[in-house]
Amino acid sequence: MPSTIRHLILILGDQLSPAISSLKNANPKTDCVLMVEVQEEATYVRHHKKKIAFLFSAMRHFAKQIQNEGWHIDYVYLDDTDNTGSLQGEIERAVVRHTPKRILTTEPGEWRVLQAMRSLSELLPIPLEILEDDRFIASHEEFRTWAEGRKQLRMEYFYRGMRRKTGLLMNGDLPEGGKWNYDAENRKPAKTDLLIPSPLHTEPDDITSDVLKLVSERFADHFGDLEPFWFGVTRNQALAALDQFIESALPSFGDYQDAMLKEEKFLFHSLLSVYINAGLLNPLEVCRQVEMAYFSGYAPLNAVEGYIRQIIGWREYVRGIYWLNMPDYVNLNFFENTRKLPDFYWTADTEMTCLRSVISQTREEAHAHHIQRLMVTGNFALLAGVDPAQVHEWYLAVYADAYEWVELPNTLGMSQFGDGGVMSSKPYAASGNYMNKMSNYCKHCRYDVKKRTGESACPFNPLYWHFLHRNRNKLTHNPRMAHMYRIWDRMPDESKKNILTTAAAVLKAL
Ligand code: FAD
Ligand code: DLZ
Ligand code: SF4
Repeated sequence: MPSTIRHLILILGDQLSPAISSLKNANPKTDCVLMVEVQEEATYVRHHKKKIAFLFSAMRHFAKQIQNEGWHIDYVYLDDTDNTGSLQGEIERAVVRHTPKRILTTEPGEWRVLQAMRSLSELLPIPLEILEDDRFIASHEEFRTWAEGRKQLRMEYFYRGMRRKTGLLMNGDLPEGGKWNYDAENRKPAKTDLLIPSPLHTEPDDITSDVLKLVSERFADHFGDLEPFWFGVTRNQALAALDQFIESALPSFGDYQDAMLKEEKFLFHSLLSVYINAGLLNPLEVCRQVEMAYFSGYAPLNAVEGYIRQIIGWREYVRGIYWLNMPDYVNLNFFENTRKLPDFYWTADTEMTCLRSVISQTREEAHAHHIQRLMVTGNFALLAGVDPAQVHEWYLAVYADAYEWVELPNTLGMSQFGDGGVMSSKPYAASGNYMNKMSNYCKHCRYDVKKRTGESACPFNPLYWHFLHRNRNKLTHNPRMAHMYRIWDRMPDESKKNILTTAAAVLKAL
């Protein structure tokens, strides 16, 4: 460590990128990197044990990596005796230790943390400079400019701008293959006889084993299974996971993107969000490698376009929505829902096979894929009228890839329609019919997916109509809902009454 430190470089847990702006603006000879494990960040929601273990182990490996590259590191461990437990407390202590002239950090991903930094900077004796996070393709300014003056924001148009900006899958100004979006080809249900690859499993090393011990002792009462723990925790391991995905799953990613199988947790998904969000992989480098698989003839266009759209389209779009609408966004509740989140979201103790499978998988892996999150757990909470703030807190806690900037618009906006249509043009509400088409859950369920009344009816069916009926005032002007209201209106009164009675019984039992 040099005798005098010029700048203190704060690297947060999801900023594990050697090319992050704070490091790019620093000098290894005179500056010192500060990384801190703190109780407050691990408990502001009670994160899944695997998520905490992943992040602490990845942070420790990252610190070691950049130390080997010549950086001075001040790393505060969770069980250091003087650890104050908060980011602010640890920054203040580090300022006393090193007496730097300035603190540099890259903008935090979460509004809550950014506010904490801003408040702290008013108390500190030295400047705290917050640099732009240029790991994203669209800056805040760019998204704001794009959004300005538009009556409705839609991901598709934003995505086309990102295609043009990056040049991904472009032929001059035209999209490769003639179409921007191949989603219509990406809705095949899957069969159990498909050859489904498994994502790369990494054996815990000594650093990870220490972290697993720490997490098992300190966070024993948090949701989720800690072991088996198989996530990669270094950039090289994340790169190996990317290679394995491209080689074994990408060609079928498109076809089966929306499918669900009781026996298969991962299907052809990449499981890369956990690495991308923590900074171990750069989103653009992932897209460029995926694009290469198309141009070399290895993967078809519907798979490659579908995958790239998730990253430069959806991922960037939700971040834009988050920063455009915070801090008010988190309190939105379009349907004024107040129901408590059912206990089975924590225990998986339900006879509904779809929910039991997805929640068990979430407990085991801290992962579920998009359609499981949207159409199973999300859809049920929406139909049941659960308070969106509680749904948001659940998603933020249980998934290893969850940070508020990406989780909140997906949950409160896309899945719960809490924003009344900022994220999507209609609620993602569906009856059991959708589940039966896209999964094999219903074949293994004690409920009858074809029935909508009586004790054996699939609960999604009566709840779907109950949802439409009770929210009529709020949805009646939405043209995309008109067809379903016409079907409801044409039903005989007796059928409607029986459906609503069954729905009321389901809700009461929750
Ligand atoms: P793949 O299916 O392989 O997709 C490729 C990549 O595209 C992902 O790694 C991810 O980086 C990106 N991506 C795909 N869809 C989205 C999306 N809607 N928003 C942002 N990025 C996307 N994603 C998170 O990263 N963190 C979250 O906390 C999160 N919460 C969600 C909550 C709900 C209710 C819903 C419906 C979706 C949520 N998503 C979240 C989006 C999506 O479910 C995950 O990104 C995806 O399941 C991660 O698994 P994967 O890497 O195998 O994704
Ligand atoms: C999620 C998380 C956890 C569990 N622990 C830490 C930590 O100990 N130190 C840290 O710097 N960051 C942690 N994080 C990530 C932050 O809570 C926060 O989500 C991001 O930094 C985004 O602002
Ligand atoms: Fe889920 Fe209904 Fe299918 Fe059972 S029948 S798995 S509850 S959708």
